[in-house]
Amino acid sequence: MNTPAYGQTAGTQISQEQYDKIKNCTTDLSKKPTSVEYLTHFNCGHVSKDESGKTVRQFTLIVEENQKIPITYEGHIFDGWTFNGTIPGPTIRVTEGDLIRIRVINSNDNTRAHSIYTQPINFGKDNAFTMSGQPGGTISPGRSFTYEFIAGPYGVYPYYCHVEPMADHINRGLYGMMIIDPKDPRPQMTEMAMLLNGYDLDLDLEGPITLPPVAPVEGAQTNLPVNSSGNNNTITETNMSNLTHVSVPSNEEENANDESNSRKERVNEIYTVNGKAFDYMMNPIVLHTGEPYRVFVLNMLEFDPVNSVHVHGAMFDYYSAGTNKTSDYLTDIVTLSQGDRGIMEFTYAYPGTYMFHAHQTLFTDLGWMGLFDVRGNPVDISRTHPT
Ligand SMILES: [Cu+2]
Repeated sequence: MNTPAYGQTAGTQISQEQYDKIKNCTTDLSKKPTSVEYLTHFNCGHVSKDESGKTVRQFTLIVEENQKIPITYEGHIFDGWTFNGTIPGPTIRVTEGDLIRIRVINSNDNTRAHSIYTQPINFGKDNAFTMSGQPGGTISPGRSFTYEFIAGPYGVYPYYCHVEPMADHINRGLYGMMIIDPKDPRPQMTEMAMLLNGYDLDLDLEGPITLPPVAPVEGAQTNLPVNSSGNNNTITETNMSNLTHVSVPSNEEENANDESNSRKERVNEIYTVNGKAFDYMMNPIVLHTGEPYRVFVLNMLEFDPVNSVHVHGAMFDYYSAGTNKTSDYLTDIVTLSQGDRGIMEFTYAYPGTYMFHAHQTLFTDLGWMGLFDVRGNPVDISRTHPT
């Protein structure tokens, strides 16, 4: 591969068509990519120009419940909810400054309201904030809504359903990645998308999450502690001790509360990159020595506070949130909270088979593990380092 061909000079002007081509935009917008194809399947929308010549990109996301999604090679079928039939949903790829229209159709057969949310929507004229009660906040079954916004700032973003209980709508699969590229292209290299997710298979634990009930206070007449003057605006030592009593139930009370009130801990049974456990163990990703690679990474894992990506055999430059063209640091591991994302860039010096996986061994054992199959002759890495 000849690199880098574009974006080396500030102000390089290339056409939208040329740029879409180097971004590897798919021409088959209705294709449902497998989790292996998902890696390099970039949906750049139906492209047109408005009166002012601005590029307009239109996307349609159809929400369907009751989708049977294979999530392992061992026969696990997940009862998922999908954007366009896959978990994760399509990777949406646009350029900063484009006018974006995303039409979300909530299928007739569905029983719940759905939506999408992504940070740049906040800057759209018709959807200042998409939450319940706002335009586009909840789309009923059989209805649709078109979200409109100007793409920017450039970076990597999640999009996901923002209807509550959000943990359920996300666990079921209603999320995807949106890449907003800078107007001046990054150095050209082979690009991949990796979306980290998990599945809690215990769907009977779904439902709203509420504040815990207040423990009864011994001898209390009202809900609020009252001081000797009857003025409940002042916190005194006496009512502070009441508060302390409220917050520390005896073991007996705690056990009783556990049985009747506490919610069960939700845990993921399966972890993946791009939707299917161990997919890139079964289908190693072929790379070549001396060539630079870029991976857009996004963590959409629910229920676990963090996820991570660790790569063997190469160090990578990391760009947090993808909002800067200068690498934040060089590392072999990055830790991501829920919704966190960024860009990794690396080059292999030596051929071989290298693992990439979560650094939490449990996640690795339960599916989040893949292989790079690096081919070619050894190269002097100092001459091919991307920065
Ligand atoms: Cu939803």
